[in-house]
Amino acid sequence: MRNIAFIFIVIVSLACANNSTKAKTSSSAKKKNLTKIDVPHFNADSAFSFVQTQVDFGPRVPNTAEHIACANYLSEKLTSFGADVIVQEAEVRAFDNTLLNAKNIIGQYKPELNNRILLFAHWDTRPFADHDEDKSKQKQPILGANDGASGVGVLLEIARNLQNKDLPIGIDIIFFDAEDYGTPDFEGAQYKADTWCLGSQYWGKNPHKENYYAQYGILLDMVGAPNATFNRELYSLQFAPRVVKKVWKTAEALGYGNYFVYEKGGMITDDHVYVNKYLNIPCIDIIQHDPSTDSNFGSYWHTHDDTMENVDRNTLKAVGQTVLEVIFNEN
Ligand code: AHN
Ligand code: ZN
Repeated sequence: MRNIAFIFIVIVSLACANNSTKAKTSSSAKKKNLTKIDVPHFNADSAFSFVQTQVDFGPRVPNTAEHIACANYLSEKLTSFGADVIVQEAEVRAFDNTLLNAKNIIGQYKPELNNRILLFAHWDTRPFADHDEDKSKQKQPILGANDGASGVGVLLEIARNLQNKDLPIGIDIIFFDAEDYGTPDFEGAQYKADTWCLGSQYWGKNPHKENYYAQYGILLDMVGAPNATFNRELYSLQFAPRVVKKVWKTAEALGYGNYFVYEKGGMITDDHVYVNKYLNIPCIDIIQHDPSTDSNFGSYWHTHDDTMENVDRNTLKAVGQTVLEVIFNEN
């Protein structure tokens, strides 16, 4: 009898001890949520290598073998980082009536949650170098290290950091295709409306899920140039002023205020415009603004100089760490 009583006491006290440790961890975890969240470390070398791998395929122009090979790489990479991947095949018409076999690559984290954030970039590269000084090479496709690969590289590194993380929100990472097939600036080419951003236009009209919605979206475009500055783009300010404020303030707090400057930029027709237009998701564009060049996008924009030499780990880090900080502070 005594033995039984003893065993009973031991069991009860063990159960209590177990409960109290549980209570302790959950209250300290709660506290942690309110004060400091563990935001993962964005590894700039890793992001850089994701940019390099894309560039190593060569230009990623729709309807080419290199384009298909890179699409496979991107969807495999997202899958390996724990995302539920959908490759949306889209037939879209280019400015010159070419039928493009485009692929929007969609990586979903916690697809069951309604509260979501959308991160996106374009993964295709421009079929022309219409801003290159050498006229004889203007009809050749560009490598798009900054214009294309940089945004995707940053998002792949973010995806790597999302695996096995228990965020209270869902995240979608979309790599849009056929962004950069817009009417060329050659003499004689005729302007046509809505010839850029063909992949995001298609997705906006045919989202991968019925009634798809996200709290907000962040587009990364040309986020790798050395000493890039990201001005507050005007459509972003119009569509999603609070998101601009949150992102720029976060960057400043992390010490990246030299990249995220408070000057206003231009109005840029980019994928965020169509996500706003068709799905009413407030979106911003983090895009390089360089007022010292004619294009405002930097001297290598749409030229054969858009190579790895013009991609800098520090810029990738500033953008990637800022976006990670923003999404890990959502709840
Ligand atoms: C226009 O030049 C109309 N929009 C810029 C979008 C873009 C092109 N982003 C990268 N390449
Ligand atoms: Zn471009």
